[in-house]
Amino acid sequence: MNNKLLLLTLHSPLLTIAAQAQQRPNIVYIMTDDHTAQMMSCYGHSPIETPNLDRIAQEGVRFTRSFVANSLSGPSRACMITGKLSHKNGFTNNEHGVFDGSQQTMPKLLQKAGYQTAIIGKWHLVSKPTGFDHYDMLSGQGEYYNPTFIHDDGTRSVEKGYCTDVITDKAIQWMEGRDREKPFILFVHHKACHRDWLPKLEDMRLYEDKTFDLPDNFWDTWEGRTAAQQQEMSIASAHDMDIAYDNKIYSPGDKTRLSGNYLYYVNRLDSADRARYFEFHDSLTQAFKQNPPTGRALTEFKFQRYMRDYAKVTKNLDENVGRLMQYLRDNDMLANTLVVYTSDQGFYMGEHGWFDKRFMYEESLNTPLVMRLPDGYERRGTIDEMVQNIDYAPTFLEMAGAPVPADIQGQSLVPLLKGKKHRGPWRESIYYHFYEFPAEHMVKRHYGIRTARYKLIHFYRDIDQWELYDLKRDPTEMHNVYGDPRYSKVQKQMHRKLKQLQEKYDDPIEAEIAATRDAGGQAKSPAQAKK
Ligand code: SGN
Ligand code: CA
Repeated sequence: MNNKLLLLTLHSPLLTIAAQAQQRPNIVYIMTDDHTAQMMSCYGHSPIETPNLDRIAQEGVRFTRSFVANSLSGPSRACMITGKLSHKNGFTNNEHGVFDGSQQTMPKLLQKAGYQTAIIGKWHLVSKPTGFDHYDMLSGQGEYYNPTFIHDDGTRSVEKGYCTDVITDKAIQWMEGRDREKPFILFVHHKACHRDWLPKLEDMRLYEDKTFDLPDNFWDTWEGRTAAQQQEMSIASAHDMDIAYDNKIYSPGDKTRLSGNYLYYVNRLDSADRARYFEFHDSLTQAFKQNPPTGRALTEFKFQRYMRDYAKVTKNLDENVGRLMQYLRDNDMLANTLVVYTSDQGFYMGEHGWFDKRFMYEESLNTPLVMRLPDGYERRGTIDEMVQNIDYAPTFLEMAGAPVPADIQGQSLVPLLKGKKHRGPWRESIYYHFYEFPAEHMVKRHYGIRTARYKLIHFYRDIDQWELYDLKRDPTEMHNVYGDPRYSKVQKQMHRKLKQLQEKYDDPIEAEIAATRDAGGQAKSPAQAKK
């Protein structure tokens, strides 16, 4: 563009808007629930193929060190839309959290910068979404079959179909009807692959012949890790992983086993589909009853059922992501759209004997992150720098040409996406803090720091235990080396770095813990601690 034309463009509001609409990329942000990198083939070692998710990575970038700040749905979502850690955005846990929707959020800032903003699917922040021109959300955790949606006009309706299909349909429909003069950000938030992993009926028989390998540390007995010993997310435990609710093995007609949530979710099917559902699951139950496994064999049986159901739900998710990508391709939108695929956290697929998340251990601290980049962002392949979900807000704002407010704690990933390789300094550690205790799965409160090689964790509240891992020597975190004289130097350094991070991010937790101790460092009685 010559200078005269540039001047003309800058002075003509109409031209400016049209030019900006083309220049500023659209953002399609796809986030699943509990989808973990171990079940995504581009991360290697996945027992199932996810070709559509992999294609995003092949055509774009794949982050190998992508972490959450608090491994739980609501808190993770709050970090993502504010760019701030839980103690700053105020949403620390699912059980008691209500998101303060009056605070600054990335969708609001993008809206102010001229973006259309829409969210479809799981919201899970309890208060009404703010900063969106359009929302169509699941109620709470949402339902797999014929899910209820809460629309932005305040009405609700049951939408016929399988949740992941319906959310994808709605996302495409919204893009079809959007204002084409403006750039947009669309948040597509799936329920898949959340518990209790109810598959689309057409996919019920998938993976039934497949035997999944047990992770090497499946029979972990959690020595040296007190918090791990006291969790309630073990596949072996009849209480934690319920064979009726989670594994769908029940006595047909037995109302006590087939009750509560499970019945509520399955009963959403219409009667013909329900009959199809039970035809298949009755046969599994009958086979189980003919030769019921016990002891370790029962645990392995539960593991296989868990893996199969999770795989079925994930396969359908992958296909739906493919469908959404095809829409962008068919409509020539890819050159000007950033596509992000991630999850609200990782998940255990039998590692340490577990399902669920919450812990700062690798499987649930990690979250998949792949992106297909718009024109002008040359980076391709893997990115090994440490990134966190508080980084998305500043990234999207910078890409949209909007200012990044100083109180945002994440850092923009744009330097990693521009150019063939990133040169120069990057963050050397990330901070984590989990609060939801006592609660379902009973994972104790903890915070910690992870560097490229080490991880230091402090479990607190009803316990005071430190854990230190050498991720190079012990990538599956089986050996807590805290207090091991061979690591005393590392331990000291990690404590120092943790303190620095807590100061940088202004997390008041150390002072709060200190207030619960007396001068001698002993825990005060609850009554004393309150004073
Ligand atoms: C539900 C699940 C839990 C899960 C939480 C949080 N139980 O309560 O297993 O940890 O959600 O998940 S269930 O019986 O309702 O399936 S989160 O991803 O939303 O944080
Ligand atoms: Ca989740």
